[in-house]
Amino acid sequence: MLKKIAFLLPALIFALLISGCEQDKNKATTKAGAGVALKLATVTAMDHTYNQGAVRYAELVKERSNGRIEISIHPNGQIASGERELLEAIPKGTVDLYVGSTGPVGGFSPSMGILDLPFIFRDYAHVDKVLDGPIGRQLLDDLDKANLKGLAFWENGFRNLTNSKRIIKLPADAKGLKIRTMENKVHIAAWKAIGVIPVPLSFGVLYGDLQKKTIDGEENPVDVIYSTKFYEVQKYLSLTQHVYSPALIIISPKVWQALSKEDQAMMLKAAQEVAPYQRKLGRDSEEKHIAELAAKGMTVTKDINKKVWYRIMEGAMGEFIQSFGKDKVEAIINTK
Ligand code: EAX
Repeated sequence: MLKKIAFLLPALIFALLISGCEQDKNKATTKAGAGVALKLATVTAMDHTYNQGAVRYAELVKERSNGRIEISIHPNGQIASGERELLEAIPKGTVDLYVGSTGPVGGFSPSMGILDLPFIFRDYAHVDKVLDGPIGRQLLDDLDKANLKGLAFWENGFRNLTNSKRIIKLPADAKGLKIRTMENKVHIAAWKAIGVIPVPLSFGVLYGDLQKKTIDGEENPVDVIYSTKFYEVQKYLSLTQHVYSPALIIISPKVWQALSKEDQAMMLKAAQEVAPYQRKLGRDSEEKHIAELAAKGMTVTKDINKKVWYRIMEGAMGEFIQSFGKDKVEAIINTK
């Protein structure tokens, strides 16, 4: 009997080794048996640029993994109605990939909040230089400490004010209105300084609250206003562009660690490749969507004196600039 085992032992060890290698080689495969099925979640409509970018991303990842990695897209808050809730769902394993704004991310990774400072970005070219450079890289790396794996910066866009009450051109015109903000301390302070009543709310309840008129207005990029049909519940659009709203594609660290090095590199590269494509979608459609919002009955105010809004909002940023680091804020402003 012992002789038989002694004889079989090398074969057994060899079989185990092979299966171990097999496991390593197809690490991604083991996670979901025949292939890897990953859930990507957003809170916006399928025709919003987050999901259009996600479709391109899923195609690239499937192609470059020879069909092993399949990403299903869950828009419209199917998995959770707000972005903070989606971020909280990542460690729970119900969300594998998040595409959404950085709005609530400052609550998880404080350094990301520096991007929420009003008027810190001059234009889209400035945005690209900062987010695709060492400053952006550092902010993505900082997400590791929050148990989130940042892959790349995609885009939400410059935010604008909408409301159901009146034309707003100057900050004084907005005084006393109840304006929904993202769950974001910097934004809340900026709007308080303008003299509105900021109401931080999850995105999932926003349309309903505007319809019920429990709030008077909100602020979002044109593509969100258009794709979420806010023109049905808001009459006035002021192109304040008071703050730039970056977006992120984030992967669950658990999923990331279960991937082979090759698959990690492939998924990171694909996310970086889709970034300029996704950003361009929103930038190219902005003017067209503004015209369509007007055609759908919104009164659009374009000639906004941004300096006036900047001066008031800037006045409330002292403590935040301190906490983010004056040198870091200047590094962004001075990026050419
Ligand atoms: O990221 O919450 C917001 O207003 C965001 O702009 C929206 O969720 C898209």
